[in-house]
Amino acid sequence: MPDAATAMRVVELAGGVGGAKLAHGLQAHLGERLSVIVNTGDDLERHGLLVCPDHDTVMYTLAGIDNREWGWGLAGETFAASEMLARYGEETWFRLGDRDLATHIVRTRRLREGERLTTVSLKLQAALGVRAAILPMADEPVRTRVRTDEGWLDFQTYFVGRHQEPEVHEVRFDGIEAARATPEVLSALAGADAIVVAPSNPFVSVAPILAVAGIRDALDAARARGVPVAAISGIVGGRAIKGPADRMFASLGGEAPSALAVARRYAGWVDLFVLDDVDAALEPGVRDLGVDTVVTDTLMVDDASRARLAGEVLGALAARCRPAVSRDGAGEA
Ligand code: FO1
Repeated sequence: MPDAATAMRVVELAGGVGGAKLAHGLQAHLGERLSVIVNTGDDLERHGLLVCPDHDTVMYTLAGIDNREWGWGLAGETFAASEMLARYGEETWFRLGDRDLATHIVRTRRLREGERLTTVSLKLQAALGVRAAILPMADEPVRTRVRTDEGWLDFQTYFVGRHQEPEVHEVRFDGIEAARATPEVLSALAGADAIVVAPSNPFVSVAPILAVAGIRDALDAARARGVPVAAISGIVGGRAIKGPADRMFASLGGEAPSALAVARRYAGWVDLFVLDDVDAALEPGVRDLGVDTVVTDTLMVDDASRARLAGEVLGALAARCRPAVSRDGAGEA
């Protein structure tokens, strides 16, 4: 019988690489009791195919076939198709490997046949043996764009095409007005015993998820039921582990990047904030926000550290869970 922590049904809000690593650690403890709500604002069309980077990065990671060197795409990937696309004059700066293309081909076909993005995504995951449920934040398209000195750029043009060099002055999520939390997302949040915000970029990974109609309300309802919410800082020692979050704090958040700056953005809807050991001096400042803290090694460099961090977070959350309804529904335990 799993202990209290691993008996919980947990929902993770996740963006790219940091979200995938934590999901891998959480899945090791929770299996099917984990649902991961992923950002779809990074999605894009390439060569007529829909590519979903945050979903696919989490899916390949949870399937154990992720490319550990790059943090995205598949292990052992080849690029024969991409080379031929280049010969035809196609843009290939956003590199799509041969195995990765299979995902986009199948996804695009099923969408064209009228299936919802969530249904298509869950079928892809099942085919790869993924035990958790990876849920797009919405089935309607949302596309993150960033305003730079070069004007508005699509997210991947900024992130990959321009190597995240331009300063970002503004972010917008095109299509967000028509985006709705899916039934699967609402069901996962309604059934959650605990919620975890991954060490993802607050501005372009977590913010789009919170902007989808219905998700903030569902989070508030969960907290009103006593469901604890934990967030892990993606800023360690003033730097982002990976990606542009630290520079975005300066250009978008108007403050120096720090774990405390992350906590300030999440205060009011998280109960527990996880900081890295190097930021222990910031713990009192986080607690002054009315947020409990856990200080630990948050660097996820291998499977063991992913599972260890996830286990520590689950343990801290289990200690805050209201007694779970006994599984036979015999009322509050
Ligand atoms: N990141 C890169 O830096 N260069 C690429 O060519 C690239 C291709 C790519 C293809 C599929 C995919 O799922 C992700 C890919 N990424 C690439 C990563 C992607 O830009 C980021 O993982 C997310 O968008 C940020 O969370």
